[in-house]
Amino acid sequence: MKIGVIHKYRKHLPVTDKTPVITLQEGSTPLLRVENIEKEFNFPFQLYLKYEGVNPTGSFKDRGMTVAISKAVEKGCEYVICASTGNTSASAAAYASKAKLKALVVIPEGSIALGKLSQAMIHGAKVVAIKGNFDDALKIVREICEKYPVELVNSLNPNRIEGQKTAAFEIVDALGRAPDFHAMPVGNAGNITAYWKGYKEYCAIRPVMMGFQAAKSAPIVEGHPIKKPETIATAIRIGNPASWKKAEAARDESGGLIDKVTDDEILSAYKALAELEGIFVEPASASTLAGLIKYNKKSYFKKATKETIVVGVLTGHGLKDPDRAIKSCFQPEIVEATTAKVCRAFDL
Ligand code: AN7
Repeated sequence: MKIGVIHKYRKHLPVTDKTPVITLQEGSTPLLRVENIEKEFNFPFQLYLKYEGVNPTGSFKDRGMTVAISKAVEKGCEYVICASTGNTSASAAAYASKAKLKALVVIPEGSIALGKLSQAMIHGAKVVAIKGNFDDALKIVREICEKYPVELVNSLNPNRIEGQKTAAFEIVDALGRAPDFHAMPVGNAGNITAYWKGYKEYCAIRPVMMGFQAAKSAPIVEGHPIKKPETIATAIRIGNPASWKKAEAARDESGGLIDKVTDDEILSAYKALAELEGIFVEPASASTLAGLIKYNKKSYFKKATKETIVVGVLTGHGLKDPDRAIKSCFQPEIVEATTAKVCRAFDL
């Protein structure tokens, strides 16, 4: 049954009987075994993908937003605010409307996928686009929060991390143990922080954490902020992650790594998921598979067997960014409206 992450994992979350639960029944997402991908890329391990794109607003952000918005209502807030590469704003706008709060959203102009922008708008958020990037937007909303009584719902808000850690709980509940390796995209680094917190709270034997940034937006890999981050994976086009140190802690405590994957690697993983497994994700999510392919080629998994379990997180739905899908494929042929012409186009 879908009940939402607060009800499901109440005792692990910062809620009491007095907390009003604002939920859209997020969580309980599929954990899909992807054997076609395992075969195609000669993975020596079992690969499961946590498909977070089927959350109510199409991304993992809903797990954190249900807690952040519920706590905002409990505190008596009227306004919530976020900077966003798109998914946070979509989720904040939806949960705020359910809670009758007003949502304020600051986005980098021109680099938000269309689906995400449409969500923030249709849920009635007040959206301002800045002539700058996500890092500039986050700085601005932090300054606004210091001056005005508005609640920040970016992942700097600890309630977001609390909610998002429930995805690790679900993985452990589904597998009966933690995976051996856990791979995921890294942008502002809240989600890797949340997963690692979740694993630490839930089990003694924990996975090796593998985080992947986009090559030209890889501050943690390069060791310094990136002034002008670029990537087609606009969700993770972030040059100065807020949870930088916590992501490094997750990496180091787990004996893991944070590395980068190129846009070409991301796009080829994006197409492989869609063509081989019927899973449509947004480009940022495909960096998970791109990273696993890269590391398998480097023989990183040489000790793995079919007993080894790797879990990868697919953070957002492909419909978020339909432009990218269309650009990545052959365009439909346009023919006259006769059966003969259609058959010819199909080579029948
Ligand atoms: C699909 O919406 O930062 O490392 O403002 O949308 O926790 O930032 C989105 C991030 C991965 C990276 N995949 O997660 C935002 C935002 C998708 C995302 C990430 C994001 P974090």
